[in-house]
Amino acid sequence: MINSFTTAIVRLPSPEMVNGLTSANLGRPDYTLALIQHQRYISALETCGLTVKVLEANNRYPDSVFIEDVALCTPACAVITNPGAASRKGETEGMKVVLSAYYQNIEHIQNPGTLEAGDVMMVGSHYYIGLSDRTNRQGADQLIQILRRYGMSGSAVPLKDVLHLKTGVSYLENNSLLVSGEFIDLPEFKKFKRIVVPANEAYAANSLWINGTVLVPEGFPETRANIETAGYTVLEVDLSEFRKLDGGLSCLSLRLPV
Ligand code: CIR
Repeated sequence: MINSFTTAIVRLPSPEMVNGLTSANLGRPDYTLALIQHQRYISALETCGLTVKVLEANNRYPDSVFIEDVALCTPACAVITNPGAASRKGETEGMKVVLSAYYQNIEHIQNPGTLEAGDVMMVGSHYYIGLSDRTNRQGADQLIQILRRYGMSGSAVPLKDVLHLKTGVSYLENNSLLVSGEFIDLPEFKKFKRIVVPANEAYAANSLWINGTVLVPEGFPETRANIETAGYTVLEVDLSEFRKLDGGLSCLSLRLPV
């Protein structure tokens, strides 16, 4: 089963983004450049055939541009998460109203469970859930229970070196996985055709399959070539300012699968 997408939801970056969480040590983001890059990101999604709903910036939450983390969108339901980062918990406010335009069924992850959807990778009707500093066992278990109620499934996978599961691994459909670092030899992922991201291009492990095209961050030529060799059309997007906040391609949108 190959998922496809018709709609994406993004949130404009706030000037407050310069105060976002980061471990990257790449300097302060340039807000003006971030706005331009965000606009180009939206254009790339549109090129892939998506209708993009653009939400206003939320100045109360510096990391709110990384909207992926606050909801998981499946074909059957949306799940509003409970971010593990204290400064991000409030980002879920208002998401029920936004998602109600697209979903009849909206579920929630609740304390003491925490979950950020950057830790959730959709593979058909199965969802891999990374156990990270942001997503705990209770959060993963709650999500697995919710998925089961809708005829889907989930399983937890360990991670230790990266922020979120999808920081280090991306599903490119067609049984193919883009993998880096600690995920290259993870037993759970051995059944996939694996495209290995070299260590010096680790940021490109967060690439994004949308309706047959793979969005890849700009500036990672070996990974780009490997994805093209595997038969995909590639579209590069420059995300330098979001990388400074540990954010990548997937983090900047919610994609609604059908
Ligand atoms: C954070 O640390 O929460 C943000 N600065 C970056 C979030 C990136 N989101 C993602 O990987 N899904």
